[in-house]
Amino acid sequence: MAQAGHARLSEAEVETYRKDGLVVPQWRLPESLLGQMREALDRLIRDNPTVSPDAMYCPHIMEGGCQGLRGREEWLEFARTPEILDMVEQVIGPDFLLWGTTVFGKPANSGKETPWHQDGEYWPIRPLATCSAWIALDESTPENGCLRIIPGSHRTQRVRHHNLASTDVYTLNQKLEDNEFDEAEARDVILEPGQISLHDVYLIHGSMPNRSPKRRAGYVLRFMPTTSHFDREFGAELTRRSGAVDFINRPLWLMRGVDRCGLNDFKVGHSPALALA
Ligand SMILES: O=C(O)CCC(=O)C(=O)O
Repeated sequence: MAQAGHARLSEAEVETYRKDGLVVPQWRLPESLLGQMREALDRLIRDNPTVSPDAMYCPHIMEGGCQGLRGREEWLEFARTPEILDMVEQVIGPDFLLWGTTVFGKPANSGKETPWHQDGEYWPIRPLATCSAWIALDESTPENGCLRIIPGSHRTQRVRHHNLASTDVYTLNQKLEDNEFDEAEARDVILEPGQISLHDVYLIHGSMPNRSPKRRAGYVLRFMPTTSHFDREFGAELTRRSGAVDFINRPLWLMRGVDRCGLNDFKVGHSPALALA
């Protein structure tokens, strides 16, 4: 049993992350924290009636985030959950920052498909590196559109060819070309509420629409090692090229250690009007 406030992936779990590109740790959120997150989600949806709950970007930024979403401090606090940081540290090292969060709130009956993709295709991080911690706020099953992955697809560390996709149909506007992977190899990531998964930036993944009567909400945290640079100039180019979310004013939070590459800017986006210091 892990000590309260600490968690460790077993050696076998670290090995699964390296081999498959995703691991579901034994550790799960305490009931009280899960309850707080679910209440925060109700507030987020209430505060943002014009934003689709399918993909709500950066609820941890108070105002001025992508989509003009009105966020709350509590989402940043959730991202600081020490046990999650401990496990992230085990897979990406002792120096890392939080650069993004998203709620994929996939509503009952109408939740959108997330196309097959690699996250790295539309992220301005060089060299490309990120560990995503996906927290199940509801149960996540094949019926309500759980995450699906192609195990081991991260190992070539190659960003494959994507095409533009319509956000009328999908949660994202980047869709992996069909001949870049074999869907027959797909595996479902089935989670109970409060379980989490950790996945690598090169992993091919997606999720089906939600045609069930049960919501499938997940809160995902994006952590990158500070040996990499969150390059805002490149981010501006990505935004121009693909209409992807705006990375120019995105605040960064150092979560552990120091800025190893010395290039990451921790001031941008932290003006009191825009974000929490
Ligand atoms: O929750 C989903 O359906 C998609 C999540 C995803 O693509 C991600 O976390 O990178």
